[in-house]
Amino acid sequence: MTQDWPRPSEEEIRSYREQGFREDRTLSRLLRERAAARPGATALVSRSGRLTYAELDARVDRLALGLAGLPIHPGERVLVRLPNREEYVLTLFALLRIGAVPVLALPSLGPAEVESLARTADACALVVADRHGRSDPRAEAARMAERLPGLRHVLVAGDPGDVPARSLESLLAPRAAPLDEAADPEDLALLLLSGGTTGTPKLIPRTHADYGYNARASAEACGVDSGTVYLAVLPAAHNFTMVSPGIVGVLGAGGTVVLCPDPSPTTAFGLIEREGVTLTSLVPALVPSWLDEARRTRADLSSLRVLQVGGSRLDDATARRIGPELGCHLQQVFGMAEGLNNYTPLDAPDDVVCGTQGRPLSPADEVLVVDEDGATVPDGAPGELLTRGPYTLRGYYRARELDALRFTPDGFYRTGDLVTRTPAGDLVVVGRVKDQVNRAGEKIAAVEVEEHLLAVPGVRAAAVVGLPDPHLGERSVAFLVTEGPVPSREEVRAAMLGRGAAPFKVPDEVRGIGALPLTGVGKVDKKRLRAHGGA
Ligand code: OOB
Repeated sequence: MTQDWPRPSEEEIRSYREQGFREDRTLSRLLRERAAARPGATALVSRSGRLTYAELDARVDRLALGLAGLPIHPGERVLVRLPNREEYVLTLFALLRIGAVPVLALPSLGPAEVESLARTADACALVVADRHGRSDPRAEAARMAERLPGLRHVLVAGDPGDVPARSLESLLAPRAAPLDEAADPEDLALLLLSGGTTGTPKLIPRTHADYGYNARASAEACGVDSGTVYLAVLPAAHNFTMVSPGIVGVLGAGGTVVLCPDPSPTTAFGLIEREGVTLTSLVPALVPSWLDEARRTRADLSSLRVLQVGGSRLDDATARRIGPELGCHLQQVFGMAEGLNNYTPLDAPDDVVCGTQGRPLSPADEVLVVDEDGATVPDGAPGELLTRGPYTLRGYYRARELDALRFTPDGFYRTGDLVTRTPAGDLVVVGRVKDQVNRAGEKIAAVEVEEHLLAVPGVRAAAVVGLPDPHLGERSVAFLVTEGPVPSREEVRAAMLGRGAAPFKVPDEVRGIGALPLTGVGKVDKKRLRAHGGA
């Protein structure tokens, strides 16, 4: 049988398990056990209302039965593209309960990217919301279903409208006896989207055992317990919001998850006060607006104990303002959907909390900082971070050729991040060797945008780089060699959206250039472009 994804050896898995670095139950059983232990405690708060653990677990059973009846079979992939609403959590756990594999897509993706994911995963169903900003995900999904023969079902959170689709609500079985677990902890639980450096998005396989451990160990590192009230501000399908410690970590500990429908500080502050939120997580680009609003607001934020910030580099000066101005602890999180999570310890001195991106979560996380030849560099010197461990992938889903580039022969994942390590073992992110723009925490593969740009009439050559930006951290800048006039940003935007790209991937700036600078071996010299752009 050809393997869809490589896993650690039996020997490694046994050793991780023996040392407690793997969860020995499925993610769905985790919820079931919490519901048995504290049925009346509040599990989930959203615009749809409040659900206790017993209610959430029972609704998950009812939806699971409906999904199984469609039928969706164990092992089949289902693309889930939902914003922060109750149906997201229900769908996630219901799919896990029947052993189907959710593919978590961010709602901000464009239709072309969603379709490409659905193809790679060979998805049998697509779950979308009835609205998302100005777009109609239902109509997009219905069009996709016509093109993808394997896509049998379009399911809608909310009103299915007049497309051939079913509402999730209509699938809820009237009553359901608790279903038996369909999966084994070492089975594939879900597929996450990689930030990526390639033209098509890559999928990250995560098992119940590794994802559950990621969530549980993160919950411990972040002091999460049954009194924790977590506000999910960032997209729920992002790994940060899922397991760092996120929704899964907090539900696994018996705490309460509050879904924030949008990331604006006014919405969030209202919920922090109303629900007594103790923990939340943000990308750095959102922090300034939260600090500004904190000065103006009359909302009581005193329940907030920890603000986690991660996804891209937080600058030292902003980091130092968080404690005094929001009245809570800052925790920096340097994580990746591929696995490795680093956290600054909650009790660490300011220099560590504000000036580093933390240390690996697990004693079993192996990290190496290496130079271009793969040799380990001394503490304090920059090098690429390589990692291997109990919850870090060993290869992407159905992407054997890529694995040869992104993993060392002994299974270390090449993160593409340039870091230094302090003698105490804390990591500082100093740059990147991967060809990617990190725009406000959203990862954009340069080559993907370049392919879109080359399709714009008159564009001969294109290169995309990230340049420092005070609001976004990095803004994406496209350098174009053209025949005739350089297209405006608006023209580029229209062309890219017409090709189904996500709006956040449209370059923030478009500049003409006579020729792209090349390196000695003839590759586009992005270092020089960055220097040129900054000038
Ligand atoms: C998180 O996950 P992804 O998969 O969207 O992106 C991972 C990449 C890292 O390789 C690194 O390049 C960058 O995002 N990154 C950071 C960072 N946290 C992530 N760069 C600098 N400082 C940080 N604190 O972004 C993610 C996943 C789980 C938890 C938190 C973030």
